[in-house]
Amino acid sequence: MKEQLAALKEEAQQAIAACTDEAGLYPIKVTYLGKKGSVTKLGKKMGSLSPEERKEAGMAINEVKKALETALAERAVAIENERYLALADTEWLDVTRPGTTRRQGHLHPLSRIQYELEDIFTSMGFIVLDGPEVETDFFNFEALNIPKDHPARDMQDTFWTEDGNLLRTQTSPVQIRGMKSLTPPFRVIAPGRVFRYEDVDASHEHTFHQMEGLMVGEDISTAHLVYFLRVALSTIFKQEIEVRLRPGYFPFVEPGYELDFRCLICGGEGCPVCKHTGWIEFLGCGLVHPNVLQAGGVDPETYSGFAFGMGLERLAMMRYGINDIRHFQSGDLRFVRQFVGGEQ
Ligand code: FA5
Repeated sequence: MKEQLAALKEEAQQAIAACTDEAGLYPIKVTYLGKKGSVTKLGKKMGSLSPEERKEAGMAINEVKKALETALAERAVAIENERYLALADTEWLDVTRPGTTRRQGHLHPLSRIQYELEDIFTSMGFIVLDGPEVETDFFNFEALNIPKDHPARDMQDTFWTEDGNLLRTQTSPVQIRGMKSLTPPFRVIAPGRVFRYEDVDASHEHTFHQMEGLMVGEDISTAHLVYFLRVALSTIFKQEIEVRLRPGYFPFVEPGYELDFRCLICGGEGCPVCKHTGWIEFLGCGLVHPNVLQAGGVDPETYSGFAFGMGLERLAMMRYGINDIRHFQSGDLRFVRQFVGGEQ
């Protein structure tokens, strides 16, 4: 029996060593160690042996069983390792290779300027209002002191819808909407897209962006207007900015002004950018006309206010040194990608 056991052990070990895939190990296990396996069968023959011999044979058989089970388990691990080593030859990863860079999205320069202005003005107590791009004649003109036959309508020709509404020509209608929904005193800004039937050139677009400002309260004067605009401009351009007012005509303010700031290119000496005047024309503004306060439901006897409307494209052009307004909406990614990353 001893010889038989040794022969079976030898035979099984050879079979295990020769096996090259995991699935092949199971039949070997069944052949030798299964219920009807040859080693198991040998154990069943022990009945004919003396108790002394049976004990000895039992121990020998258990040893062989254990040895074969260990050999099977070790072979399974070895086969798995061989498989991984073979895979490593064909499928491998160089973790030191540079990765694939993904281009990150970023803000359009106009959005940047808009958000910056929103931050500046909200830090000074203004709230941000929105208004519809398709407006009524009332909000865009009538309530702003521009009746139907007023010549000022010609300054802002626009696109009309068939039902008598229009694409707003300015953000000023939000002044009226703000006054109707808020109780004085209040400070609001209203950035947004506006439209004009305009000959497009390097500084004129048919679709552009403005930001309206409106402050209503008791004894609001031109001094307040100048203060807030000077602070906003100095923050945007990160340097002290000198401003000046010139008379300007807008039917919805009285007095009305054009606000200029000292040219940043030449420092006021005169250059092509400021058309040799030393000043950059920046925005229209003034003290809100009593008729407009009334149209917005605000009592002009008690309250006064200032308003301004700035062009965001023109401001962004100055800030980033952009020489043609048409770049903003050209869809040319080479333009937009120049504004990736932080401050410039
Ligand atoms: C207005 O639109 C007035 N609503 C501004 C205002 C508000 C005055 C409140 C008084 C009180 P104006 O038409 O000048 O004004 O336009 C204001 C700014 O928008 C201009 O200074 C300019 O920066 C910009 N702008 C005007 N037309 C164009 C255009 N076609 N393309 C690009 N920017 C323009």
